[in-house]
Amino acid sequence: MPRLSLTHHLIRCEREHGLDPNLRLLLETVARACKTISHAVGKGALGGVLGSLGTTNVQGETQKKLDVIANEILVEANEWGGYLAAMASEEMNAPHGIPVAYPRGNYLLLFDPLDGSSNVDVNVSIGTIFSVLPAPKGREPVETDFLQPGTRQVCAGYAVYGPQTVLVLSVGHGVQVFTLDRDTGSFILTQENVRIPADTKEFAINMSNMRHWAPPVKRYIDECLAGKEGPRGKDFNMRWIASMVADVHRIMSRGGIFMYPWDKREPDKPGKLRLMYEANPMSYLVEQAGGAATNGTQRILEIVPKKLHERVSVILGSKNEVDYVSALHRRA
Ligand code: P6P
Repeated sequence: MPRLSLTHHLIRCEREHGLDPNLRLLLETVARACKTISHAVGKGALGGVLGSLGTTNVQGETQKKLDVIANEILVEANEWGGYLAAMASEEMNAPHGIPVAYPRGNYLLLFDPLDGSSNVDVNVSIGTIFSVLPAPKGREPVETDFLQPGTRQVCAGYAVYGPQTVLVLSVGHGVQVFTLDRDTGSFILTQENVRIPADTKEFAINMSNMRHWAPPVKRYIDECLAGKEGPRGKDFNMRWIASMVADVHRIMSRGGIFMYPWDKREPDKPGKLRLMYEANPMSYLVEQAGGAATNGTQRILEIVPKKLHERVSVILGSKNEVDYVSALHRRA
């Protein structure tokens, strides 16, 4: 594979697929911000960035120092470039408008600045998830302008801060993987066209919640645990990193099914994960790689959001396995 940088790849997308140059500039800015976040994460205890702030975010979750640092890095990197009309983040109650001093653009950027941050103190992979939607034309966006179904995304991606720092991205023509070359500071194309195998023997779910699941999920996992002697006729393996970015990246790399389903601990919440800046970008990428993503009964990308920080049940990954779980929901 020729040694192409992120910029080379995006310019190729401009020429071959008519990618908007402003979207290229936005994505290069997001990538640079992810590089900065990777550097801050990598300092760990030496950087005084571990531990919690003693505050909670709009989700009611304890904020890690790095959650706020990562959010500030993304906001400061992206607010002045002229590509965005506004931003929204897991860490901010309301959308962040572009300061009057700066030019506006045609896109809305949404992000989870540091997904899985509870893992940062124990040195487990975490990451940044981002989604780009079209902005309203000719006026300042308001919160309801963000409430677009995932099918409206013009691109999505994530960075994983792990043994390598990788950027996984789609602008609607398949999924590409870029690995950070720490010597040069460039994201280098290392995988051209990610394809998720349609079948799998590996599931990812937090098993400690088993007693709280709805019957179709319980039945599915019971069948996996029954292995060769059970209805599936094959043994399954289980992985749960408790960092969506890392679990999804494994699925993008070798297949599998990731599940964070509704459970009865908080019955009024459809699920734990956030629709706009976790489930939608990950579902976009998974579908671009030939996989599937559902909330059990509906394609995630077709859910029409009602709230910016809306939660959703997530079942995504290898298409045939996701379809199998959907069939169990239909039969329930
Ligand atoms: P649990 C991280 O906090 C996160 O939002 C996702 O990255 C991850 O998949 C999930 O929560 C882990 O949740 O309940 O297993 O700790």
